[in-house]
Amino acid sequence: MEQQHYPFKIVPLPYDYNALEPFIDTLTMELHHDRHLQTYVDNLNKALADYPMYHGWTLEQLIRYPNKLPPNIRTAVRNNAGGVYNHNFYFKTMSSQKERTQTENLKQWISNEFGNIENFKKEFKEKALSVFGSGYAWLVSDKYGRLKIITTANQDTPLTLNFVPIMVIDVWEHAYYLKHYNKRADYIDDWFHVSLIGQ
Ligand code: MN3
Repeated sequence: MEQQHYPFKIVPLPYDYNALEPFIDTLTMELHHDRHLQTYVDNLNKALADYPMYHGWTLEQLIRYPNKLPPNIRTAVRNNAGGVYNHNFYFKTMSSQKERTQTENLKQWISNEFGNIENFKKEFKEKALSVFGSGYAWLVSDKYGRLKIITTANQDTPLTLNFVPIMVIDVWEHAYYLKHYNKRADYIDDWFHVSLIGQ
């Protein structure tokens, strides 16, 4: 996935659409992956179509070096490359309990940095609730291995902030509206179950 370049193709979900039930419903996963993500992929390809000099660039390069892109496609690439990157990361780091690989090291790291897992969840939830409008809350590491919780607006990514992303929650309404309606807090509580630190 990381080495993909133009024309970008949608990365398949690494589990079934219903794998995250009952926390995230099947229809939301179908629409979110097959339609929302597909649209970002299509629009990214459209933005790059007339610029063969960028057809060898990876998603990360397109995101990290916006100033090297022609000004007239900069916004489209920022929004759509970001949309592809963020969704790939979101889908990749969720899983059912059954499929989750060993994350004890991550839990230990989080406990060391935030006191314990419950403190972390409280802080993460507050941050995710604080996103006004559309965006994401991320657990990231800085270059010294210190963990931080940050938010990004729209389809901005932590890459341009020089953080290494660890996990992310999409808090755009399309991520939860069908099941949780306008109750983002309930969605966040459910999302923890399918996140890397889910029980
Ligand atoms: Mn989304």
